[in-house]
Amino acid sequence: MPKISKITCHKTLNSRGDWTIETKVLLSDGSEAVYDVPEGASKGENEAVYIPVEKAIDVVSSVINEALNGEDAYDQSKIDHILIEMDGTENKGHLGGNSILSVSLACAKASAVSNKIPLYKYLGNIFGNDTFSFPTPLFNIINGGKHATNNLSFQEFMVIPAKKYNFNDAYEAGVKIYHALEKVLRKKGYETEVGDEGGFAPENITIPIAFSLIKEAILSCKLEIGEDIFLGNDAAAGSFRKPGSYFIKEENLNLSTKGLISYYEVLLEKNELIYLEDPFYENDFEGWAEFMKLKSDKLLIVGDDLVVTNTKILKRAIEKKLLNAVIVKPNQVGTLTETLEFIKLAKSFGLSVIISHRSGDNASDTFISDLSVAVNADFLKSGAPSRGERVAKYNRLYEIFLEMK
Ligand code: 2PG
Ligand code: MG
Repeated sequence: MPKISKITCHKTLNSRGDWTIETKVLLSDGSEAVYDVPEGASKGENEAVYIPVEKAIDVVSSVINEALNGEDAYDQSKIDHILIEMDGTENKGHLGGNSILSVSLACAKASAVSNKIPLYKYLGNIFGNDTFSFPTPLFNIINGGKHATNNLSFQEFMVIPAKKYNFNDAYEAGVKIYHALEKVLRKKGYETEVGDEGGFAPENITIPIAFSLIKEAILSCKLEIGEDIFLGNDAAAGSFRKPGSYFIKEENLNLSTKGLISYYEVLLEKNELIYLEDPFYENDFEGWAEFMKLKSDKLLIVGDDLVVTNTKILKRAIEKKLLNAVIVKPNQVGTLTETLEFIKLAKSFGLSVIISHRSGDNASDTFISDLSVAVNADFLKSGAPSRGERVAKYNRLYEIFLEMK
């Protein structure tokens, strides 16, 4: 078995122009791989800590490099547990979630190279899966919240191709709708600048208007809403939460939890929404539980900031019946082993699994695409079909699709 022979780390820029780290793991058989750590803008309170870049570079290239030298690179669980124990905190605050993740994932990538198999197969082996299926892409085509400078409170307006499409046709549909939306926006005199995730970020629109613009775009592609294409949204409610209420500034609405539920009910009546992420902020359990009682039979109620890819927190959310689907972001927890455990737990309770990018991401890395195939995730969320770091993930999925055909 090849051993880890050297781990190096340097800074690199992410898609938002912020510094992050790139870690390289070199194995004794000459195989090597790098991983660039992404970073979110709307983070959950319990995410693994992102320590400053200079400190992370030092931690990876000194302490972690020394500790893992000579370890069996194929023993992912052992490597991750060494890192977890060395850190010794609940939130990876000592060595940093970013430092730890970069080593954990670069090690898995290098081991796949060493095994001469595609990454998704290597990850599938670790996960105990060798019959792969494809995730449905979630295309975020209008950006708001913390991902844009417009006044839209909800963060991500998504189009979701129907399950009947294979990945090629789903990809084509997403691209067509994206371009059609640009035309609709231009025709109506809106700006067509894009936000952090490549979706358009027009000024002076409201949430209902955003949905109607998207529907117009879908119809102009001769696609049927509710049959060919569905709608989804990441409200990221933590970002418009004020003490004691939710403030939808563009409509000057200051809503209680009950008020926000009614607001969603109207949106659901008028739009073919099948997916709603973080509809309440992460400590508003009452809102989540009530909403699940009302809507879980027709809607994916997706926890992101609520559960932060953390098994302990997910267990509590399951007990309280707060959600029926989960977002998975490896950098929220910090190691591959913990990420896979989280996915296993979610699946064992029948929750839908969505593998997700971060708003500050990297064009050079497509780990999440392989991960989504490896674990038979239901969805992959990687923003709009535009901007290098977003399409890199969809293009990698397409590559795997062609390989498996
Ligand atoms: C989200 C993510 C990704 P961020 O909230 O789901 O779309 O955003 O990376 O800013 O947390
Ligand atoms: Mg989210």
